[in-house]
Amino acid sequence: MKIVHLKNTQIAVGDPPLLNAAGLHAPYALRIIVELKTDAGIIGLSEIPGSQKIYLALEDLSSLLVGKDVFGLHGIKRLILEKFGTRDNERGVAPWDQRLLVHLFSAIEVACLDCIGKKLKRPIVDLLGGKSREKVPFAAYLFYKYEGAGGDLGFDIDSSKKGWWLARQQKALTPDQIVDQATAMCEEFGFKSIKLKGGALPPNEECNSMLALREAFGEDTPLRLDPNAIWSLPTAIECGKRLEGILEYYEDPVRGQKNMALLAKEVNIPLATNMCTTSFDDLPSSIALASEHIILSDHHFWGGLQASMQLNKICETFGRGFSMHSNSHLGISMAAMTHLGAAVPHLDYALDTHYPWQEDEVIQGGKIPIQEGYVTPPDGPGLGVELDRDQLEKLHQNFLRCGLKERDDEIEMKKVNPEWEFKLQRW
Ligand code: GKR
Ligand code: MG
Repeated sequence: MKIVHLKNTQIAVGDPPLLNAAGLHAPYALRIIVELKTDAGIIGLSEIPGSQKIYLALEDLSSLLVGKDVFGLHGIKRLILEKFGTRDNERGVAPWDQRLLVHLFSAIEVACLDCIGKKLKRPIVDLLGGKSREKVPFAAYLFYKYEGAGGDLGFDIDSSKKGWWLARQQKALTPDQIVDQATAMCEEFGFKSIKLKGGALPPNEECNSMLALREAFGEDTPLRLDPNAIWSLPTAIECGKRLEGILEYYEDPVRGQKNMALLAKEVNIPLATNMCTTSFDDLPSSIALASEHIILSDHHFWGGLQASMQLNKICETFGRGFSMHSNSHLGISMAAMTHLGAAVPHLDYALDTHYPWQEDEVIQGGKIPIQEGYVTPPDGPGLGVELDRDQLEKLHQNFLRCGLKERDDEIEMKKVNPEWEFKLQRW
Protein backbone atom coordinates (compact mmCIF):
# COMPACT_ATOMS: atom_id res chain seq x y z
CA MET A 1 0.00 0.00 0.00
CA LYS A 2 1.88 3.05 -1.29
CA ILE A 3 1.64 6.63 -0.11
CA VAL A 4 0.30 8.96 -2.81
CA HIS A 5 -0.18 12.21 -0.91
CA LEU A 6 0.19 13.87 2.46
CA LYS A 7 -2.31 16.59 3.39
CA ASN A 8 -1.54 18.68 6.45
CA THR A 9 -4.13 21.06 7.89
CA GLN A 10 -3.33 23.60 10.56
CA ILE A 11 -6.16 24.10 13.02
CA ALA A 12 -6.82 26.27 16.08
CA VAL A 13 -8.90 24.79 18.88
CA GLY A 14 -10.63 26.88 21.56
CA ASP A 15 -8.63 26.69 24.81
CA PRO A 16 -9.48 28.49 28.07
CA PRO A 17 -7.03 30.85 29.84
CA LEU A 18 -5.10 28.20 31.78
CA LEU A 19 -2.03 29.13 33.82
CA ASN A 20 1.26 27.28 33.92
CA ALA A 21 4.93 27.92 34.62
CA ALA A 22 5.45 29.34 31.11
CA GLY A 23 2.56 31.82 31.32
CA LEU A 24 -1.00 31.60 30.03
CA HIS A 25 -2.72 29.52 27.36
CA ALA A 26 -3.79 31.52 24.32
CA PRO A 27 -7.54 31.43 23.44
CA TYR A 28 -6.64 28.83 20.81
CA ALA A 29 -4.36 25.78 20.97
CA LEU A 30 -2.66 24.84 17.69
CA ARG A 31 -2.76 21.35 16.20
CA ILE A 32 -1.99 19.82 12.80
CA ILE A 33 -4.23 17.17 11.27
CA VAL A 34 -2.39 14.84 8.89
CA GLU A 35 -4.19 12.86 6.17
CA LEU A 36 -1.97 10.30 4.48
CA LYS A 37 -3.53 9.07 1.24
CA THR A 38 -2.61 5.71 -0.26
CA ASP A 39 -3.02 4.01 -3.63
CA ALA A 40 -5.50 1.63 -1.97
CA GLY A 41 -7.85 4.59 -1.50
CA ILE A 42 -7.31 4.35 2.26
CA ILE A 43 -6.57 7.56 4.17
CA GLY A 44 -4.62 7.39 7.45
CA LEU A 45 -5.04 10.11 10.08
CA SER A 46 -2.89 11.60 12.79
CA GLU A 47 -2.87 14.69 14.99
CA ILE A 48 0.15 16.47 16.43
CA PRO A 49 0.90 19.75 18.22
CA GLY A 50 0.92 22.65 15.78
CA SER A 51 3.76 25.01 14.99
CA GLN A 52 4.89 26.63 11.77
CA LYS A 53 8.21 24.78 11.89
CA ILE A 54 6.53 21.39 12.09
CA TYR A 55 3.92 22.25 9.48
CA LEU A 56 6.55 23.36 6.96
CA ALA A 57 8.63 20.25 7.59
CA LEU A 58 5.56 18.04 7.03
CA GLU A 59 4.85 19.87 3.79
CA ASP A 60 8.44 19.21 2.77
CA LEU A 61 8.05 15.52 3.52
CA SER A 62 5.22 14.96 1.10
CA SER A 63 7.30 14.47 -2.05
CA LEU A 64 9.82 12.30 -0.16
CA LEU A 65 7.11 9.90 1.03
CA VAL A 66 5.23 9.45 -2.22
CA GLY A 67 5.59 5.84 -3.42
CA LYS A 68 6.72 4.51 -0.03
CA ASP A 69 4.96 1.48 1.45
CA VAL A 70 3.07 2.24 4.69
CA PHE A 71 4.23 -1.14 6.06
CA GLY A 72 7.89 -0.03 5.75
CA LEU A 73 7.99 2.13 8.86
CA HIS A 74 11.70 1.66 9.60
CA GLY A 75 12.57 2.77 6.07
CA ILE A 76 10.21 5.76 6.32
CA LYS A 77 11.79 6.82 9.62
CA ARG A 78 15.26 6.48 8.12
CA LEU A 79 14.28 8.78 5.24
CA ILE A 80 12.86 11.37 7.65
CA LEU A 81 16.03 11.14 9.74
CA GLU A 82 18.26 11.58 6.69
CA LYS A 83 16.29 14.61 5.57
CA PHE A 84 16.00 16.42 8.89
CA GLY A 85 18.93 14.97 10.84
CA THR A 86 19.37 16.78 14.10
CA ARG A 87 17.68 19.99 12.91
CA ASP A 88 15.63 21.61 15.70
CA ASN A 89 16.42 18.78 18.02
CA GLU A 90 16.49 20.83 21.24
CA ARG A 91 13.65 20.13 23.59
CA GLY A 92 13.76 23.70 24.94
CA VAL A 93 12.89 24.88 28.44
CA ALA A 94 9.11 25.22 27.99
CA PRO A 95 6.82 22.65 29.63
CA TRP A 96 5.99 21.31 26.16
CA ASP A 97 8.37 19.61 23.74
CA GLN A 98 9.61 21.43 20.65
CA ARG A 99 11.75 18.83 18.84
CA LEU A 100 11.06 18.39 15.16
CA LEU A 101 12.04 14.81 14.43
CA VAL A 102 9.88 13.13 17.08
CA HIS A 103 6.84 15.10 15.96
CA LEU A 104 7.40 14.05 12.34
CA PHE A 105 7.98 10.38 13.22
CA SER A 106 4.83 10.37 15.30
CA ALA A 107 2.69 12.15 12.69
CA ILE A 108 3.68 9.78 9.90
CA GLU A 109 3.82 6.58 11.96
CA VAL A 110 0.33 6.99 13.44
CA ALA A 111 -1.13 7.79 10.01
CA CYS A 112 0.60 4.72 8.50
CA LEU A 113 -0.66 2.49 11.33
CA ASP A 114 -4.15 3.88 10.75
CA CYS A 115 -3.86 2.83 7.07
CA ILE A 116 -2.52 -0.62 8.01
CA GLY A 117 -5.31 -1.14 10.53
CA LYS A 118 -7.93 -0.07 8.00
CA LYS A 119 -6.45 -2.41 5.42
CA LEU A 120 -6.31 -5.38 7.81
CA LYS A 121 -9.61 -4.38 9.42
CA ARG A 122 -8.00 -4.43 12.88
CA PRO A 123 -7.75 -1.65 15.48
CA ILE A 124 -4.32 -0.14 16.16
CA VAL A 125 -4.20 -1.72 19.60
CA ASP A 126 -3.98 -5.08 17.80
CA LEU A 127 -1.03 -3.84 15.73
CA LEU A 128 0.73 -2.99 19.00
CA GLY A 129 0.39 -6.53 20.29
CA GLY A 130 -3.24 -6.57 21.39
CA LYS A 131 -5.05 -5.40 24.47
CA SER A 132 -3.47 -5.60 27.90
CA ARG A 133 -6.67 -4.05 29.29
CA GLU A 134 -10.17 -3.42 27.95
CA LYS A 135 -10.39 0.22 29.05
CA VAL A 136 -7.78 2.80 29.85
CA PRO A 137 -7.73 4.90 33.04
CA PHE A 138 -7.28 8.67 32.67
CA ALA A 139 -6.79 11.30 35.40
CA ALA A 140 -8.52 14.64 35.99
CA TYR A 141 -6.14 17.42 34.95
CA LEU A 142 -6.73 20.62 36.94
CA PHE A 143 -5.37 24.07 36.13
CA TYR A 144 -5.26 27.37 37.88
CA LYS A 145 -7.07 29.62 35.49
CA TYR A 146 -8.58 32.97 34.81
CA GLU A 147 -12.27 33.27 34.11
CA GLY A 148 -13.25 32.51 30.54
CA ALA A 149 -14.00 29.98 27.85
CA GLY A 150 -11.20 30.55 25.34
CA GLY A 151 -11.87 30.57 21.59
CA ASP A 152 -13.76 33.64 20.40
CA LEU A 153 -15.22 34.09 23.89
CA GLY A 154 -11.71 34.63 25.29
CA PHE A 155 -12.09 35.67 28.91
CA ASP A 156 -15.91 35.74 28.76
CA ILE A 157 -18.27 33.06 29.98
CA ASP A 158 -20.84 31.35 27.79
CA SER A 159 -23.58 30.89 30.38
CA SER A 160 -25.75 28.79 28.07
CA LYS A 161 -23.44 25.82 28.81
CA LYS A 162 -24.31 23.16 31.35
CA GLY A 163 -22.43 20.96 33.83
CA TRP A 164 -18.68 20.70 33.29
CA TRP A 165 -18.89 22.84 30.13
CA LEU A 166 -20.11 25.72 32.28
CA ALA A 167 -17.82 24.93 35.22
CA ARG A 168 -14.69 24.76 33.06
CA GLN A 169 -15.08 28.47 32.35
CA GLN A 170 -14.95 29.53 36.00
CA LYS A 171 -11.96 31.22 37.54
CA ALA A 172 -9.79 28.91 39.71
CA LEU A 173 -7.14 30.68 41.79
CA THR A 174 -7.78 29.46 45.35
CA PRO A 175 -7.79 26.01 46.96
CA ASP A 176 -11.60 26.10 47.22
CA GLN A 177 -11.95 26.99 43.54
CA ILE A 178 -9.55 24.19 42.61
CA VAL A 179 -11.69 21.77 44.63
CA ASP A 180 -14.78 23.07 42.79
CA GLN A 181 -13.04 22.54 39.45
CA ALA A 182 -12.04 19.01 40.45
CA THR A 183 -15.54 18.22 41.67
CA ALA A 184 -17.15 19.37 38.42
CA MET A 185 -14.60 17.51 36.29
CA CYS A 186 -14.86 14.29 38.29
CA GLU A 187 -18.67 14.44 38.34
CA GLU A 188 -18.73 14.71 34.57
CA PHE A 189 -16.04 12.19 33.68
CA GLY A 190 -15.73 9.99 36.78
CA PHE A 191 -11.95 10.41 37.10
CA LYS A 192 -10.42 8.50 40.01
CA SER A 193 -7.00 10.24 40.07
CA ILE A 194 -6.32 13.98 40.04
CA LYS A 195 -3.38 16.04 38.78
CA LEU A 196 -2.91 19.76 39.41
CA LYS A 197 -0.78 21.79 37.02
CA GLY A 198 1.42 23.81 39.35
CA GLY A 199 4.25 26.29 38.84
CA ALA A 200 1.70 29.08 38.46
CA LEU A 201 1.15 30.40 42.01
CA PRO A 202 3.52 30.61 45.00
CA PRO A 203 4.43 27.06 46.07
CA ASN A 204 2.74 27.23 49.47
CA GLU A 205 -0.56 28.11 47.82
CA GLU A 206 -0.20 25.15 45.47
CA CYS A 207 0.53 22.85 48.42
CA ASN A 208 -2.59 24.22 50.13
CA SER A 209 -4.60 23.27 47.04
CA MET A 210 -3.23 19.72 47.21
CA LEU A 211 -4.15 19.50 50.90
CA ALA A 212 -7.63 20.83 50.11
CA LEU A 213 -8.03 18.19 47.39
CA ARG A 214 -6.99 15.47 49.83
CA GLU A 215 -9.49 16.77 52.36
CA ALA A 216 -12.28 16.88 49.75
CA PHE A 217 -11.57 13.60 47.92
CA GLY A 218 -10.03 11.44 50.67
CA GLU A 219 -7.01 9.16 50.62
CA ASP A 220 -8.40 6.78 47.99
CA THR A 221 -8.01 9.40 45.24
CA PRO A 222 -4.39 9.53 44.06
CA LEU A 223 -3.10 13.11 43.69
CA ARG A 224 -0.24 14.57 41.64
CA LEU A 225 1.32 18.00 41.38
CA ASP A 226 3.35 19.25 38.37
CA PRO A 227 5.23 22.57 38.83
CA ASN A 228 6.96 22.15 35.43
CA ALA A 229 10.51 22.39 36.81
CA ILE A 230 10.20 25.95 38.04
CA TRP A 231 11.00 25.34 41.71
CA SER A 232 14.43 25.42 43.32
CA LEU A 233 15.65 22.28 45.04
CA PRO A 234 15.13 23.72 48.58
CA THR A 235 11.57 24.76 47.64
CA ALA A 236 10.83 21.34 46.19
CA ILE A 237 12.20 19.65 49.34
CA GLU A 238 10.17 21.88 51.64
CA CYS A 239 6.94 21.37 49.67
CA GLY A 240 7.70 17.68 49.23
CA LYS A 241 7.92 17.25 53.00
CA ARG A 242 4.48 18.86 53.34
CA LEU A 243 3.09 16.55 50.66
CA GLU A 244 4.61 13.22 51.72
CA GLY A 245 1.76 10.76 52.16
CA ILE A 246 -0.49 13.04 50.10
CA LEU A 247 0.95 12.74 46.58
CA GLU A 248 0.90 9.65 44.41
CA TYR A 249 3.73 11.29 42.46
CA TYR A 250 5.56 14.59 42.26
CA GLU A 251 6.04 15.60 38.62
CA ASP A 252 9.06 17.67 37.54
CA PRO A 253 9.21 19.95 40.58
CA VAL A 254 12.84 20.81 39.70
CA ARG A 255 14.80 21.17 36.46
CA GLY A 256 17.26 18.52 35.26
CA GLN A 257 18.08 14.95 36.19
CA LYS A 258 20.73 15.94 38.74
CA ASN A 259 18.28 18.03 40.75
CA MET A 260 15.64 15.30 40.49
CA ALA A 261 18.18 12.76 41.79
CA LEU A 262 19.03 15.01 44.76
CA LEU A 263 15.34 15.55 45.48
CA ALA A 264 14.67 11.81 45.31
CA LYS A 265 17.08 11.32 48.22
CA GLU A 266 15.34 13.92 50.39
CA VAL A 267 11.65 13.34 49.83
CA ASN A 268 9.65 10.17 50.15
CA ILE A 269 7.39 10.59 47.11
CA PRO A 270 7.89 8.94 43.69
CA LEU A 271 9.13 11.45 41.11
CA ALA A 272 7.72 11.54 37.58
CA THR A 273 8.93 13.41 34.52
CA ASN A 274 8.11 14.70 31.09
CA MET A 275 10.77 17.44 31.27
CA CYS A 276 13.97 15.94 32.71
CA THR A 277 14.03 12.60 30.92
CA THR A 278 12.39 13.05 27.55
CA SER A 279 14.17 10.82 25.05
CA PHE A 280 15.82 7.42 24.68
CA ASP A 281 19.18 9.21 24.87
CA ASP A 282 18.24 10.48 28.35
CA LEU A 283 17.40 7.05 29.74
CA PRO A 284 20.90 5.72 30.63
CA SER A 285 21.66 8.72 32.86
CA SER A 286 18.15 8.67 34.34
CA ILE A 287 18.71 5.05 35.36
CA ALA A 288 22.29 5.65 36.56
CA LEU A 289 21.32 8.68 38.65
CA ALA A 290 18.00 7.19 39.80
CA SER A 291 16.55 10.62 39.01
CA GLU A 292 12.95 9.56 38.39
CA HIS A 293 10.65 6.71 39.35
CA ILE A 294 8.07 7.21 36.61
CA ILE A 295 8.56 8.20 32.97
CA LEU A 296 5.67 10.00 31.30
CA SER A 297 5.52 8.85 27.73
CA ASP A 298 3.77 10.77 24.99
CA HIS A 299 3.68 9.26 21.52
CA HIS A 300 3.86 12.75 19.98
CA PHE A 301 7.20 13.36 21.73
CA TRP A 302 8.76 9.89 21.90
CA GLY A 303 8.51 9.32 18.14
CA GLY A 304 5.28 7.36 17.84
CA LEU A 305 3.31 4.45 19.24
CA GLN A 306 5.85 1.71 18.57
CA ALA A 307 8.61 3.76 20.21
CA SER A 308 6.33 4.27 23.21
CA MET A 309 5.84 0.49 23.42
CA GLN A 310 9.64 0.15 23.53
CA LEU A 311 9.81 2.78 26.26
CA ASN A 312 7.23 0.80 28.20
CA LYS A 313 9.44 -2.30 28.11
CA ILE A 314 12.53 -0.34 29.17
CA CYS A 315 10.61 1.14 32.10
CA GLU A 316 9.50 -2.32 33.16
CA THR A 317 13.03 -3.71 32.80
CA PHE A 318 14.57 -1.01 34.99
CA GLY A 319 11.78 -0.95 37.55
CA ARG A 320 10.44 2.43 36.46
CA GLY A 321 6.76 3.27 36.34
CA PHE A 322 5.16 4.35 33.07
CA SER A 323 2.37 6.82 32.53
CA MET A 324 1.41 9.38 29.90
CA HIS A 325 1.83 13.12 29.42
CA SER A 326 -0.63 15.26 27.50
CA ASN A 327 -1.00 18.66 25.87
CA SER A 328 -4.22 20.27 24.60
CA HIS A 329 -5.59 17.82 22.00
CA LEU A 330 -8.59 16.49 20.11
CA GLY A 331 -10.07 13.08 19.34
CA ILE A 332 -7.50 11.74 16.88
CA SER A 333 -4.77 12.08 19.50
CA MET A 334 -7.16 10.73 22.14
CA ALA A 335 -7.80 7.63 20.03
CA ALA A 336 -4.06 7.06 19.51
CA MET A 337 -3.31 7.59 23.23
CA THR A 338 -6.06 5.13 24.15
CA HIS A 339 -4.86 2.41 21.76
CA LEU A 340 -1.40 2.80 23.28
CA GLY A 341 -2.76 2.85 26.83
CA ALA A 342 -4.74 -0.33 26.14
CA ALA A 343 -1.71 -2.09 24.61
CA VAL A 344 1.12 -1.34 27.07
CA PRO A 345 1.65 -4.35 29.34
CA HIS A 346 3.21 -2.24 32.13
CA LEU A 347 0.87 0.46 33.48
CA ASP A 348 0.17 1.37 37.09
CA TYR A 349 -1.08 4.93 36.73
CA ALA A 350 -3.99 6.75 35.14
CA LEU A 351 -2.90 8.72 32.06
CA ASP A 352 -2.94 12.50 31.68
CA THR A 353 -5.29 14.13 29.23
CA HIS A 354 -6.21 17.75 28.52
CA TYR A 355 -9.26 16.48 26.57
CA PRO A 356 -11.93 17.86 28.97
CA TRP A 357 -10.59 21.37 28.40
CA GLN A 358 -11.29 21.30 24.64
CA GLU A 359 -14.92 21.55 23.61
CA ASP A 360 -14.11 21.55 19.89
CA GLU A 361 -13.76 18.26 18.04
CA VAL A 362 -12.57 17.16 14.64
CA ILE A 363 -13.85 13.58 14.51
CA GLN A 364 -17.26 12.34 13.42
CA GLY A 365 -19.72 11.70 16.24
CA GLY A 366 -18.25 14.30 18.60
CA LYS A 367 -16.00 13.74 21.57
CA ILE A 368 -14.81 10.30 22.58
CA PRO A 369 -16.62 9.45 25.83
CA ILE A 370 -14.74 9.29 29.12
CA GLN A 371 -16.85 7.16 31.45
CA GLU A 372 -16.09 6.48 35.11
CA GLY A 373 -12.60 7.83 34.36
CA TYR A 374 -11.94 5.30 31.59
CA VAL A 375 -11.80 5.40 27.82
CA THR A 376 -12.42 2.31 25.72
CA PRO A 377 -10.27 2.16 22.58
CA PRO A 378 -12.45 2.69 19.50
CA ASP A 379 -13.06 -0.76 18.02
CA GLY A 380 -13.20 0.23 14.33
CA PRO A 381 -10.21 -0.48 12.11
CA GLY A 382 -7.05 1.61 12.58
CA LEU A 383 -7.56 4.49 14.97
CA GLY A 384 -11.30 3.82 14.73
CA VAL A 385 -12.15 7.49 14.15
CA GLU A 386 -13.07 9.42 11.01
CA LEU A 387 -12.60 13.09 10.19
CA ASP A 388 -15.55 15.44 10.40
CA ARG A 389 -14.67 17.61 7.40
CA ASP A 390 -17.00 20.47 8.35
CA GLN A 391 -15.33 20.70 11.74
CA LEU A 392 -11.90 20.47 10.18
CA GLU A 393 -12.73 23.40 7.92
CA LYS A 394 -14.19 25.40 10.83
CA LEU A 395 -11.08 24.83 12.95
CA HIS A 396 -8.83 25.64 9.99
CA GLN A 397 -10.71 28.94 9.54
CA ASN A 398 -10.10 29.59 13.28
CA PHE A 399 -6.42 29.08 12.58
CA LEU A 400 -6.41 31.54 9.69
CA ARG A 401 -8.37 34.12 11.69
CA CYS A 402 -6.58 33.92 15.03
CA GLY A 403 -3.16 34.74 13.64
CA LEU A 404 -1.29 32.42 16.04
CA LYS A 405 1.59 30.48 14.51
CA GLU A 406 3.46 29.12 17.55
CA ARG A 407 2.53 28.43 21.14
CA ASP A 408 3.91 31.25 23.29
CA ASP A 409 2.39 31.40 26.78
CA GLU A 410 4.66 34.28 27.82
CA ILE A 411 3.21 36.61 25.17
CA GLU A 412 -0.32 35.70 26.29
CA MET A 413 0.56 36.32 29.93
CA LYS A 414 2.06 39.71 29.12
CA LYS A 415 -1.30 40.76 27.64
CA VAL A 416 -2.74 40.34 31.15
CA ASN A 417 0.33 41.40 33.13
CA PRO A 418 2.91 43.32 31.06
CA GLU A 419 5.55 42.95 33.83
CA TRP A 420 5.43 39.14 33.80
CA GLU A 421 8.37 37.25 32.39
CA PHE A 422 9.31 33.60 32.10
CA LYS A 423 11.97 32.43 34.55
CA LEU A 424 13.81 29.14 34.52
CA GLN A 425 13.45 29.08 38.29
CA ARG A 426 10.84 31.29 39.94
CA TRP A 427 10.56 30.03 43.48
O1 GKR B 1 -0.65 22.93 28.76
O2 GKR B 1 0.03 24.35 30.22
C1 GKR B 1 0.05 23.25 29.72
C2 GKR B 1 0.94 22.20 30.31
O3 GKR B 1 1.87 22.80 31.17
C3 GKR B 1 1.66 21.45 29.22
O4 GKR B 1 2.27 22.35 28.36
C4 GKR B 1 2.66 20.47 29.71
O5 GKR B 1 3.39 19.99 28.61
O6 GKR B 1 0.85 19.13 30.47
C5 GKR B 1 2.16 19.26 30.35
C6 GKR B 1 2.99 18.68 31.46
O7 GKR B 1 2.59 17.70 32.03
O8 GKR B 1 4.08 19.18 31.76
MG1 MG C 1 4.43 17.50 33.24
